[in-house]
Parts: sequence; C-alpha cells; structure tokens
Amino acid sequence: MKQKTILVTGASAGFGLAIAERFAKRGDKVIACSRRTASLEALAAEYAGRVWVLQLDVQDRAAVAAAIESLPVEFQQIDVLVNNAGLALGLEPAQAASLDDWDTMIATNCSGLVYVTRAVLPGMVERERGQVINIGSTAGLFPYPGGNVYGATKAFVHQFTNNLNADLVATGVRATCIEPGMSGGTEFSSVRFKGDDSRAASVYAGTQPLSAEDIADTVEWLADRPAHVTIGSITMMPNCQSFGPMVVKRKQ
Ligand code: NDP
Ligand code: 8X3
Repeated sequence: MKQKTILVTGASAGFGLAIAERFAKRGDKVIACSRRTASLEALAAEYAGRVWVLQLDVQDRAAVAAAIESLPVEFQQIDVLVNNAGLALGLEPAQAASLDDWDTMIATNCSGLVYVTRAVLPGMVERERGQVINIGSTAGLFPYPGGNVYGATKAFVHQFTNNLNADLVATGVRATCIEPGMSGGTEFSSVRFKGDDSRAASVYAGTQPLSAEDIADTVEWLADRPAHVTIGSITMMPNCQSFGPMVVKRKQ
C-alpha cells in the first residue's frame, strides 16, 4: 500500500496517540499535533523522519492556518486528516454549568475542528484525493443528563461531516464521522472531572469500555477503503453499553 501522510490532532494522549502510533508503526508519515509535546517528541524519536511534531492549540485560528502553511515539503500532501482533539468539561445540568466550560468545548470541538479542516481541505481537493475523519461521539446522537453542550458540539461534528460530503461530492475527497460511546484508558474523564481521578475511574467501574486501540482500528480501516467509497458515519459502543428508555417523571 502507498505510504500516506496523516495529520492527527490531539495526538498527545488517548485516541490521538494510539492513532498516530498506529500509522507511524505501519510506515506512514504522521503530523502529530497537540498543545503538549512530550509524547509527540517520544513518537518522533521512535519513528525518525516519519513523525512531524506540531505544537498547536486548535482554538487559535491564525496559528492553525500558519502551521498548515509552513509544513515541511515532505509532509505537505496530507491524505488523511483525523480531527480528534476535543474534550468534555463538567456534567452539571445546563442551569448550573460553567459558561467558561461551554466556551472551551465549543472553541475546541467545533471551532478548532473547522479551522483545521478549512486549512487542509483546499490541498486535498486540488490533489483530488483525501479523507477527513472526524471524531464525534454517541453524545452527539443520544442525549443524556449533563451532556448539554458537549453533546451539542458532537452533533455539530456529525452534521458538519454530512455537509462536507455534500460540498465534496465527486472531488475525490470524503469525510467520515466516527461516533464512539464509552471509551476508557484515555484522559477524557479525568479532563471532564478536572483531575478528580477517582470520579473519573468510577465511570468505567465494572465495564469493558472501548479502548483507544479500538478507535485506531476503525481509523486504519477507513484509511484503507478505496477512493470511490464514502462512509458517512460509524457508531461504536462497547458491548456493555446500550440505549436507555425514555424518562417519565410521575407525580406522587
Ligand atoms: P484525551 O483527553 O485522552 O485526549 C484528548 C486530546 O485532545 C489530547 O491529546 C489533548 O492534547 C487534545 N486537545 C485538547 N484540547 C486541545 C486543543 N485546544 N488543541 C489541541 N489539542 C487539544 O481524550 P480521548 O482520547 O478520550 O478523546 C479524543 C476525542 O474523542 C475527543 O474529541 C473526545 O470528545 C472524543 N470521544 C471520546 C470518548 C471517550 O469516552 N473517551 C468517546 C467518544 C468520543 P493537549 O492537552 O496536549 O493539547
Ligand atoms: C464520550 C462518550 O458518553 O461520555 O464522548 O459522552 S460520553
């Protein structure tokens, strides 16, 4: 298979690190982006010449444009963009949630994702080749208490992916939204609960959640589909997770 160039946002931890490592290991070229760079540098040291480290806050629109513009020539022809950087903050009901947390989720999960996409897409369309793989969530499909803005940002990711495919029809470029459910072994819940690691661990107690490797499997499979195949979305859940009934509160 031809060597690909893959840009992964949020590559310092969790899904993004597993995805970056998977592609570097199989011989592809990886542009690994996040704000923290220690694990990116470790990856670059292990896979010398195949990993380009990009310290980047996806919320910074000018920095995103400049970073993509100034990639070294051997990393410029991006075949696969994995928009993975994202976070949930808090689980309070909407009437009590922090507006700062809401702003950060919107700025990262929505604005950051569109900044990176807008910077990378013209090159893909010009080359008539490319894939955008967005990491959504089951939270964007199914509501849950406390999911308010986090779920809404992931619903944005879902519909943005659909609308990308509307614009990109017959260009050779396609988009997919992967929508995972409960996934463990990442920093997600620790970030959501602001470092309260025992609360974070309780999310996964007695379960076998999806792992970052499960998500990397799906990204790898998508990247290997032939160019005429567009897969709009993939929903993934661990076997221990399913849907709840509608809630009805009755008067006593
Ligand atoms: P992690 O917290 O382990 O990883 C999140 C990554 O995003 C980190 O590398 C972090 O890097 C990066 N990131 C966060 N903010 C920014 C920013 N402003 N600019 C650049 N990078 C940023 O979480 P997961 O791996 O679990 O989650 C990855 C994605 O998958 C997220 O979009 C999440 O919403 C989604 N998801 C997660 C699920 C789960 O249950 N874990 C399920 C469904 C979807 P750094 O801090 O170094 O910048
Ligand atoms: C992460 C899954 O259910 O915690 O997107 O929102 S959930």
